[in-house]
Amino acid sequence: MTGELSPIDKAKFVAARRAADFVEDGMRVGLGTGSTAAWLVRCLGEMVRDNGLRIKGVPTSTRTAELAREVGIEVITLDEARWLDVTIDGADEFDGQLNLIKGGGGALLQEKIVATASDQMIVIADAGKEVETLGAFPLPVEVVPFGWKTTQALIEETLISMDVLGRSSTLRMNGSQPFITDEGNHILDLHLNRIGNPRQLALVLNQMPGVVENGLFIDICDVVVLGFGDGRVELR
Ligand code: ABF
Repeated sequence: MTGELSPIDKAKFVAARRAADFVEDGMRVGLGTGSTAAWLVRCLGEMVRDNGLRIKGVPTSTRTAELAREVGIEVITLDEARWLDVTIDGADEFDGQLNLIKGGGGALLQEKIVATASDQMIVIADAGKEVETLGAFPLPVEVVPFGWKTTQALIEETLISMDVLGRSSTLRMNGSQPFITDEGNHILDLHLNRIGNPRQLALVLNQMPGVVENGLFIDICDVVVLGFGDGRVELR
């Protein structure tokens, strides 16, 4: 499955492989989105095929659902599962309190719903995702298409009163067209550089009309499985 991997892909793979050890027979598992989570789905698929692991997977995006079916994982909806034993997903950044920025892949809404509906949430990441303070990665905010420019202006105005360094935002594009999420919404990427109080910012953003969800995951992640290019794995 792995062949000769680049250091970054090896880091992602070893993190995913170690996280797969947390998955036990009979579990209902939230399956994340992104390249690191894709390694996890492949590892679980191998365990289903080779070891007879019996799990039910709840994907966090259509692309994860497709990959899960491809590797032989039984896919069910979150409503069918009702609650999950564990969710394993990637992240764009994590800090010392295991607060996350997620949503670089555009699936933050389903990811946050699934992660919150889980007994345990495990993040798998390469070492480059570990930061002292969140914010270097642009913060994704999912907004409804109706009046998105007004929502964008309100967000930027609100940021003036927040403990952040940057205040600009951009509409995420998919080629020449706006990126559309699985729920048919747009994503604004906030270029904040440094988020001094992620908990407060997450609360303020989600109170704003037009905002569906933001990519700050606060008090959701239980453990980070960190992979390194030399094959080492550490838990945070
Ligand atoms: C997903 O994983 C997203 O929330 C996040 O943006 C992405 C990270 O992607 P990758 O694993 O490819 O670095 O869960």
